[in-house]
Amino acid sequence: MTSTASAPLAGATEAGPAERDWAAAEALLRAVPPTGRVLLICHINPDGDALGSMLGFGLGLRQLGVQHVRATFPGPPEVPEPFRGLPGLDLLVPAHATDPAPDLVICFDAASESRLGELAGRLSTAGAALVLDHHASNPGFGTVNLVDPSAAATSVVAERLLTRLGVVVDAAIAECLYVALTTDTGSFRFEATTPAVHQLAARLLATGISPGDISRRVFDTRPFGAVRLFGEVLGRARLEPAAAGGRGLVWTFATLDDLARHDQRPYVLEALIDSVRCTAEADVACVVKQGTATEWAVSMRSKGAVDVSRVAVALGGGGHRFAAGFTGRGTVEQVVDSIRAQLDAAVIPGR
Ligand SMILES: [Mn+2]
Repeated sequence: MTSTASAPLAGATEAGPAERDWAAAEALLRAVPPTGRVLLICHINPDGDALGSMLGFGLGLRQLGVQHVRATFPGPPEVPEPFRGLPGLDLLVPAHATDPAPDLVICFDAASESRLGELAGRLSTAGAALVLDHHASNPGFGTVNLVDPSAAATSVVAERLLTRLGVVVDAAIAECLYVALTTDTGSFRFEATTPAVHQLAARLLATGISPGDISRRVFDTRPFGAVRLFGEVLGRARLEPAAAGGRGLVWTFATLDDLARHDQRPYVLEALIDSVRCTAEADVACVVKQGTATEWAVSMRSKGAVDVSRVAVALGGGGHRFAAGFTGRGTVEQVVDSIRAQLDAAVIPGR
């Protein structure tokens, strides 16, 4: 079994992982017998890329004849409403009910082990661990790591590996990968939207899936309570034009009480950052979402003058230059103070 764990991202270029890493990943998967137990895992509070790349890959393994494929994610086993129409949901089992020592664990879209919650231990109890990701800050915590910072989504990496394995990407797999691709590219609006992204989208659409139906279901359908909740949370947003060396910071927060008052689940807050980041007067946008009494999930976006992944990594998280996150502790003010303290150092020279 080839190990590349000691050389994370070494040699990673615009072209992505080295050929030896693709070959090592392929070898890991081909070594799984039909009776082998494969556990697919992704990051906590799974988004479209985490779930879509994981379930699409799982359906591909099933097509290859692997009988014991299970998929899971840390935390409550509830699938966010927008993703309840995804193909492959029958692969999902609650984290506590998964094999404690599968033959192979495959990890999707998690920038660090800390994003795997109670499932992080599976990386060492499994026979081998394969990491598929596109976060530049990923240290490469698997036996084999396919981390491509130039990929728009983890699903780009997943599709390439599926194709190498000889999987025919059918409509079900395509829908999963398409949801992943549209989620992480902001429906093809972000910088990562390369010609290759549109070429992949074209291949997926050619299977007959319906982009209109999928987008309505995933992005454009929310309970009325979520609309009211957004109004309240956006109404308390604050603009700090002097932050980040004058590039500006806009931020807001949502508490567990906000969610309870409007009878909403945490997933509805995922789209909040897209409304906050519209603010013309601020390069950095930030949403602080309460997870427990003293823990906050922080989402950050940049228009390009500030590398928010630097802020996130300094505070124990990860991400990309334009989009990153971390878990904050204390009060909202303490969390935002910790961000302010990192912003100046994260300004990109010349921007
Ligand atoms: Mn992703």
